[in-house]
Amino acid sequence: MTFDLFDNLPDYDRDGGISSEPLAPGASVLRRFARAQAGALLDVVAGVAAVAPFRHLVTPGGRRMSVAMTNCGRLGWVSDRQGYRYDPVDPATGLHWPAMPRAFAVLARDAAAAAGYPDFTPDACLINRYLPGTRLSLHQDRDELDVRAPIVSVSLGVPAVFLFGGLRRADRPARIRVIHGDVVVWGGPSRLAFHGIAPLAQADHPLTGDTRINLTFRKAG
Ligand code: MD6
Ligand code: FE
Repeated sequence: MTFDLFDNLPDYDRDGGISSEPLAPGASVLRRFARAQAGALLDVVAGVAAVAPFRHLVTPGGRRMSVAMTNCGRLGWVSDRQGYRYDPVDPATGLHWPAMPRAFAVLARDAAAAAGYPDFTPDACLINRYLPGTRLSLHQDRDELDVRAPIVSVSLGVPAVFLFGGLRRADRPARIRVIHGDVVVWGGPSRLAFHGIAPLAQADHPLTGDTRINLTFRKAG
């Protein structure tokens, strides 16, 4: 079923400025933080994907991920039968990943600083693409060398339900709605919390149609 994005939305979806909501110790949601530049960010994503196409990676267990992924920055996150890793080379093209766009690096640094993490310099941006029904099952982000650095996550396009659990897989996750322009910053005591994305609902966004795009900035190397 398609719902109108602009009906029945919480107040923060409609108007107002940037605001910050605590999510857990070390983690916060910066509502609308990237809203003003979101259209420009999507144009940059299209440019990256023209060089490093979105693809469905295979998990070490042999399952095709429903999320399509690409990367930019010095390092890109990849998964195959050998495992998960960061690699400077895109295995699909044999080329280095596209460089980190200036607008991405500035946004990530500003968001991290706003959430209490000064001097964040990401070397990797994982770009995730979700279509209706796409999900990301609960996982920890622990392939980065230095887990003292936070992760900055930017939501674009169709809204999603972000699942935010605890440090054990069995901890029941909270459900947080994230919309176009919202930024989640995630570090410190929350850095290794289990998290995921519930199956994406059918919706229509003026800039992305039925698609959600997520950028996650990391210091991987
Ligand atoms: C997503 N995000 O929002 C998937 N990981 O599409 C993540 O897996 C994630 O948003 C670490 C920190 C923030 C995130
Ligand atoms: Fe993650």
